[in-house]
Amino acid sequence: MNPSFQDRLSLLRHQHRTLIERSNAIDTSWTNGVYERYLHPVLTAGHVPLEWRYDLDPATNPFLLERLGINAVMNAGAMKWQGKYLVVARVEGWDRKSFFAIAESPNGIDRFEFWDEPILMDETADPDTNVYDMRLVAHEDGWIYGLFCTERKDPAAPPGDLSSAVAQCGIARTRDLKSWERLPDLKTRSAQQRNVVLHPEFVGGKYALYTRPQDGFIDTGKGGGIGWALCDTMEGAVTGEEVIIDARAYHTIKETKNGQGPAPIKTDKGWLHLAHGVRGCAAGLRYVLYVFVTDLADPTKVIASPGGYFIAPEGIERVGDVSNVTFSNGWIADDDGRVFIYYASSDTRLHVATSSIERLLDYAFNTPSDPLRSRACVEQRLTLIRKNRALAG
Ligand code: M1P
Repeated sequence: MNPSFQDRLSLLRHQHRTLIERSNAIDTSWTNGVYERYLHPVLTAGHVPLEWRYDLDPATNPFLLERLGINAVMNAGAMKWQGKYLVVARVEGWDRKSFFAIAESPNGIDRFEFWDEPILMDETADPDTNVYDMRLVAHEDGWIYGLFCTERKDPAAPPGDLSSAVAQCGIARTRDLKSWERLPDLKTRSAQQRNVVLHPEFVGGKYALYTRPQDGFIDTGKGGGIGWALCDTMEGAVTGEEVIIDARAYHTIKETKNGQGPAPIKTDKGWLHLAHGVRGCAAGLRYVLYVFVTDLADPTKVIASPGGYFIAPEGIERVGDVSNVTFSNGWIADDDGRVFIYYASSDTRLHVATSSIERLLDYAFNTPSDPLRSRACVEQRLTLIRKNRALAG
């Protein structure tokens, strides 16, 4: 027998509130010293308000069925705003369409709660089929920009091909995170763009963008790498040449493709970057996160490039809608030097990891870079082993 509408609603409300109010804690069973992982994800489909999913009117929904379900909450832009830790999450419905919604937390690690309504993003004259992965940037021009991927069916796809799409960079800006002004999509010389990120400062009086030029929707083709391009305005942004500042490389974590994560953090020692690298294997694509640093005076110059991955999926993080994926497009550098890294696992849920500018810079500058060959890797490790053995006497 079905429970009564009221009983079921009370249970749903209780479960939802319990989830939102659940406190998070460092997962002490895991450590590498570079950052902390946490016991629970910070946002899941279950965090989405009941009002967004259920018709709560007993007259029209007597069984209290979920009408507009949520499949996943993932890849989130992030910023500190009026003392709160905010994420602009990619929320994906059962229907596969994504949209943006802001959730806030008092401390950055738990009690994330969505604002009352998701963002109703304007479309351009050529409506997007799907929008996702917003990078939030408070630019020195005074606006907060949200750069995101806008996807439309490929008009050149042969009949019957209902998968090929064109991905480009959508741009919106706001001053209060509530009302958003959609600007024209970015125009670059590349057939496809994803993972485009605005650099927070002007460079030589121009806006600077991290891009990811590629030939195909999924395959990079001859393209790929993290690019750098300048443009005069964001109101009809058109870039010139894209220079690759962090290229893909054979037999590395970024062999297949890579992409800038959030906007880099400015530190005394350089611009601190978080990015994702992808490699192919028998199980499909594996997405991991990595770190690099660019020069303060010349942000196209990489000055630190620790080898290997920084965050890779662990345990339950390995499994989800698109398994074996960690992806990040948001982090927050707090005034006290702490850094909150928001990363999604397997295109399903959002997590936080915490570190500090000091530790991340130590990691970036003192972790040896990838020597690219097995023998060279052994030599690198032998240096470490022999140093430690000498220390032990
Ligand atoms: O499914 C994994 C990720 O795939 C894409 O990233 P990239 O453009 O580098 O392949 C994005 O669609 C991202 O949202 C997704 O998490």
